[in-house]
Amino acid sequence: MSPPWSVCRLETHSDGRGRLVAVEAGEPHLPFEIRRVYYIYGVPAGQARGFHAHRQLQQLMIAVSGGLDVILDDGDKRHRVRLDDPTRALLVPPMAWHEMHDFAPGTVCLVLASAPYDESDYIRTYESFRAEAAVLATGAVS
Ligand code: T46
Repeated sequence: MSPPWSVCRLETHSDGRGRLVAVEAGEPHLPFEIRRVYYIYGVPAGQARGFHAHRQLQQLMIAVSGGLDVILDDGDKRHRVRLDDPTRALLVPPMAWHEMHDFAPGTVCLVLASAPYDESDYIRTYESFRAEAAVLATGAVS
């Protein structure tokens, strides 16, 4: 199965004053309307975050400073993506188990999300995620 997530390059506007990256609705790497923005920072060394999947939410993650590893799991295969470049964005679709590891000191991870915060959209145990993913894949209750 091919990974349902994707990494894209964001256009950078560079001149003698520095660099600017814009993320704008309607661009191919942003296939949703932004309804929420949050950012993660101040992560202590060795601390991991995430460990959940979303049933509906789509998200675009950008390490605007520093870097982190994102582990993505579709219930079948695991992939590790290093985000350490403010011009790279990771699209995390619904039903992708994701974990964040190996934060570099000073990392700021910006997340653009397709919906307001809703705890009921989270699947917070890997076993539940596997079961729901299997139902979606086969239509069968596992
Ligand atoms: C995700 C990864 C990449 C809110 O009140 N509003 C919000 O919009 C968010 C995102 C979180 N919260 C509260 C809920 C918790 O009490 O902030 C606290 C920490 O959230 P959580 O433990 O879910 O944080 P992470 O870093 O494990 O996960 C976050 C997002 O929640 C999640 O959607 O995909 O970043």
